[in-house]
Amino acid sequence: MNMPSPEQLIRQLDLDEQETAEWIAALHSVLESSGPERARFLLSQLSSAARDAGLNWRDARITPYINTIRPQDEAPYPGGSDAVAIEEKIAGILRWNALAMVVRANRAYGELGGHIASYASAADLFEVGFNHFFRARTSEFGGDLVYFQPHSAPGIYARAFLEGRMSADSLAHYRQEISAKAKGVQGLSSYPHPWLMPDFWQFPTGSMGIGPISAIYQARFMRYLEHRQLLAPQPRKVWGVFGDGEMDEPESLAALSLASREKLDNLVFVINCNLQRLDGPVRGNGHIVDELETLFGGAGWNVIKLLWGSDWDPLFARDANGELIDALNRTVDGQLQTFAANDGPFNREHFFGQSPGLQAIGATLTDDEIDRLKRGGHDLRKIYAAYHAASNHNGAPTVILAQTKKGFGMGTAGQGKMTTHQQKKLEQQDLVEFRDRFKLPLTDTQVENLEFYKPADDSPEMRHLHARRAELGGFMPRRVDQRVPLAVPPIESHAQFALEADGKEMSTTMALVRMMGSLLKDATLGKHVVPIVADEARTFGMANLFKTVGIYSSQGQLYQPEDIGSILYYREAKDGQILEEGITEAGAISSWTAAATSYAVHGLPMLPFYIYYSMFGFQRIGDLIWAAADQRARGFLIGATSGRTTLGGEGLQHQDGSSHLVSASIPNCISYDPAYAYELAVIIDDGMQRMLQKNEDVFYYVTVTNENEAQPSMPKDAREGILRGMHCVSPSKKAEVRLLGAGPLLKEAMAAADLLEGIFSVKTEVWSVTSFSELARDSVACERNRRLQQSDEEAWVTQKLKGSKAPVIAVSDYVRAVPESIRAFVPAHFVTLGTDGFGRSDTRASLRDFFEVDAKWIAYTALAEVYAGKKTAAEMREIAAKLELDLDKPLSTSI
Ligand SMILES: Cc1ncc(C[n+]2csc(CCOP(=O)(O)OP(=O)(O)O)c2C)c(N)n1
Repeated sequence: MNMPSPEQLIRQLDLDEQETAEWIAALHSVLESSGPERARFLLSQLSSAARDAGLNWRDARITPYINTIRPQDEAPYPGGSDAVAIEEKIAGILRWNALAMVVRANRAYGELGGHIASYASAADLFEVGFNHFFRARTSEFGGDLVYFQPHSAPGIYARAFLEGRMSADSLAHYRQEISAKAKGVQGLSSYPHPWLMPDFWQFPTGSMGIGPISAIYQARFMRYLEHRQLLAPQPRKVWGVFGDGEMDEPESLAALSLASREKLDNLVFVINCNLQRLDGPVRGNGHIVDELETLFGGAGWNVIKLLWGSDWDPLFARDANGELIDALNRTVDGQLQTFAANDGPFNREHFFGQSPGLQAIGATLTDDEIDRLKRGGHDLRKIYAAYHAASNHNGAPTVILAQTKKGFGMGTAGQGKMTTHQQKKLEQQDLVEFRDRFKLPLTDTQVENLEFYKPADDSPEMRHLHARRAELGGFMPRRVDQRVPLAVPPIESHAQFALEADGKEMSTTMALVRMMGSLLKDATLGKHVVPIVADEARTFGMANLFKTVGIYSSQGQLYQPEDIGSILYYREAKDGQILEEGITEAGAISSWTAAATSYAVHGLPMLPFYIYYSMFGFQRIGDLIWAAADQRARGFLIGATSGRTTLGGEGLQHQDGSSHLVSASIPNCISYDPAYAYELAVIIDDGMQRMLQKNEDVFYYVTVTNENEAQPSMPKDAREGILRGMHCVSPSKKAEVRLLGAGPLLKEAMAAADLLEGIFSVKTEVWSVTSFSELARDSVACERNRRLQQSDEEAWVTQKLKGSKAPVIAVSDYVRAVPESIRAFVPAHFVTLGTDGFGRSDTRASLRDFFEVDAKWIAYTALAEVYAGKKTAAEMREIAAKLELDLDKPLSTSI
């Protein structure tokens, strides 16, 4: 038995239908006589009167399962029916070429993968954008930015092929990037990857959820640049086309309220609600559209439901007593999918057959017409009207919930099928049906051979396609890397205090903030610096920046801050420079990425510093950093309060001992763990030169700590070693042991050297390792060069440590795998110490003893090597006792 719909229930509950009708008539009459503004006003008055009367009434936030825009309110289609007909033809051609690309690749190599059904459902949504809305960057206009649903990439390539900027050869090498290159052909990446196709893709979206949050922060960063008068205000838009399944990712929904709070009417989301994800329906037993309407609407977005095509309009017009709407309201998504997968007779029987009223509506259509009834996301006119309304909406972002059919046009082979997402093969009969469905002028043989189709240059389709793109400023997507070099001030201008520290006490965090403060004041570079925090500016000693550059707020400051009397009061300003994002590392890194890629997206290089608890970086938001790397980000990630034993007190979820392991795995991420302020100064200087002046597509991960230390001045000639990964800070001729100390534990290594020399008369040399990962990268490259007969150059670490057989002990505040990465290239006996295991709350001294990385443990480890084969176990125990070490304590990783 069918459950009654909410509307039916309401009708059953209606104790006085006449009274109801009178209220509704009153509303209509106000609408007619005084217009929608007045009607809205009266409704909100009624609502507050209801609240005052204690009715506890609230609008349900779900509108019926029909289009938000009424037919009479639709903006007319530019070019009218002719344009619609041509664009439908173009969409059909694109669908074919996209399909042929995937099926061909998989005929050749079954392992390659690819998707047909997603683009088949999204093609019309993209086409209306390409033909009427997506404006390219020109010399006068900054251009719209589009985040493309990743597995629709074949369709975007198919369009570039028609546009003449991608060859048939390239299409034939979809997902064969390596072999294509060997043949001199541009291969096509699976999904949008700027790293792999740097002239084409702007934004990587292949990992679900990254696109939506990135698009929101991108739109917000555009506003930031405008409010800071770095970009001329222009009516640019950020468009994001995403999947309905993708909206389940936490990142997809994470920043919805930011978008409305910031009134980002430069942002439009188009959610392709084909009601399916990979394995099955997104919400088989409900309505994903309604759920998203509630979520987006609740977050303050303008919501446009785009559910039904124009051919449904006469049906709704005939639906005098609301039976059709009732039926749609209660048909859950799983059932809608089944309807999509079946033909006209099935739909007549199972949908229109539900009641006599519906039967009568269905009777006005042939089976074929029922079969062809369009969902809103496949009707160009309806899509245009929705996009037009979205583009013209002021004061809030818009989401268009566009209902489509997954695998649209794939017929019985794929449309609406449970398995359609992964379908990459089609039989000849299915291909022929597809051709016929979209009226493609291909012979059966051409279909069998999966030939790509491009109409003649002077055909109406090609002329239309080119004219539309010319009107909209050129082709898209297109990534432009203008290589605008930005002058970097000399290191002395902002880091003299660090180069000549002369024993002054400070932490590397303090040094970093001081350098950044000076860079912010630089006449040329200053305005390009973007300091970003989630919520710990005070923890990192950045409160002085509140005063000097202010916290960005699109509304300025509408309140008198509590601390207005203090010099460093919490100052928000419309032209504020700091992005203080609140407790959202995902949001803060998205802002960082927008800033770090501004050089390509806006032709405006920026220099972002995102400073955060190092534990909440690569571990928590590693995938967003990976996407930034793909996007060729340039900027500094500063892992502050770093080091598993250096962040005393905080414990297991705060003490990071592994971020350098992850950062080392990202090819264009240059990581450093400096010990001294002067090392940090050199690293920041080099980073700015490489990223801003030389325009290299690299970004930096630098860990800094909150441990105060006496900072030495920079020794002469240390620069190269600092940058390559190690330099000697305490040389010793004829050293019996060599200690490599990294970051905060260099101090322990130095103290260990004092113990070794002072108590045990063991000659010790100490090296500061600024980057194990840079040493390892260099070593691996040198080793390979040698093997491939390309060069004889030795790795930096080998060059520095050869000429002695004295054992080498390495220690860092990270897991042992970090120093282990150079083992093969150390030309002596090598021992590593590290902080493997869970952190815990205690003092630095206790933690370093626990993890066996303090001066005494380093000294003991060194002695164990120096005395190997020379001292007995009892003698070694005596040494340990002298150092007050417990040799029977458990391993730090023991459980
Ligand atoms: C983070 C992440 N998890 C899983 C996947 C694998 N994946 C690719 S497409 C897809 C289904 C997408 O469904 P939907 O968003 O509804 O898009 P549709 O293809 O239906 O348009 C999945 C699970 C991914 N790309 N990223």
